[in-house]
Amino acid sequence: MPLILSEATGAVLRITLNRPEVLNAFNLDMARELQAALDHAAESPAIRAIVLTGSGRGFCAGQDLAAVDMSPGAPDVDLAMFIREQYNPVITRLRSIEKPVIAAVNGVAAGAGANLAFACDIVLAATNASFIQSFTKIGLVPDSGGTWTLPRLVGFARASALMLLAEKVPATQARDWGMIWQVHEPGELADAAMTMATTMAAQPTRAFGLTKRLLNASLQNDLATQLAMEEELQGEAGKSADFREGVLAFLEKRAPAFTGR
Ligand code: T3D
Repeated sequence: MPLILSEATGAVLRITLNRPEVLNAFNLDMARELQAALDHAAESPAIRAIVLTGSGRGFCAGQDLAAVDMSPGAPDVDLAMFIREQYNPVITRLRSIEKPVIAAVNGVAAGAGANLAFACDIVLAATNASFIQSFTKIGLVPDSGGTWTLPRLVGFARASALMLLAEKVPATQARDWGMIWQVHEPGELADAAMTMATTMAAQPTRAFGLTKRLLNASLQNDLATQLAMEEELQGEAGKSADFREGVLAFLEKRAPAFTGR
């Protein structure tokens, strides 16, 4: 059984984590399949938006804890290797792929699973979904970019408490705190995510990619550097076919036909 399901509908690729019996917890094979699916999405010009979701009742329960050998006498596990091989490439790819990635969090998102969602561009969640920084419950530190994204999403005080207390945050609270964008009824989440992705895929996706590059950089840059980067990327956007089409469509009072070029 594939550990990742990839299904293209028009210009939208839906990627589904597919280990429902363990709430889509990560093992090395699933991480590698996810990396390959994201690489394919990045490289394929036909794909202009991505939805990331989970099968079954969970989104992702983080690291598969049964995959680590804790038997007496077993050698110490090299968790740095797990992080390097499994998680860092996925998080880096989600932030660097110049196409919108919408997380449809269909259930619990724990540990690396929560931070996987936060690395996406827009996070939708089912009303019965939840987010938990469960790392400290098992003596670990948050990873998968959580210590980078969460303070920026919710501020330092809330990020500290979320990580140190490891309390489960219901989707509505996550929305109210600015951790995620929207919540939907469980039966409506998949359609909401696909509708959003389909709409976005028909828009100026090249500009989305450049916007994402600016947003990524904005979190470190000072104003002068960011203004210079806006200048450069606006120059690039201004040469796109979509800019020309957008302006012409506006002036001609018709709907634009964007191509992502
Ligand atoms: O280790 C490294 O490589 C370093 C990297 C670390 C990154 C991390 O993500 S560390 C954090 C790892 N994840 C967790 O600690 C979460 C563990 N899971 C839970 O706390 C709970 O399962 C949940 C809060 C996520 C959900 O609770 P609940 O009550 O809805 O479901 P459940 O009954 O606990 O789980 C359902 C099944 O999934 C169950 O199997 P069973 O009994 O039906 O056969 C459970 O064992 C399995 N499962 C859930 N999470 C994991 C898992 N199996 C393996 N690994 C998991 N992470």
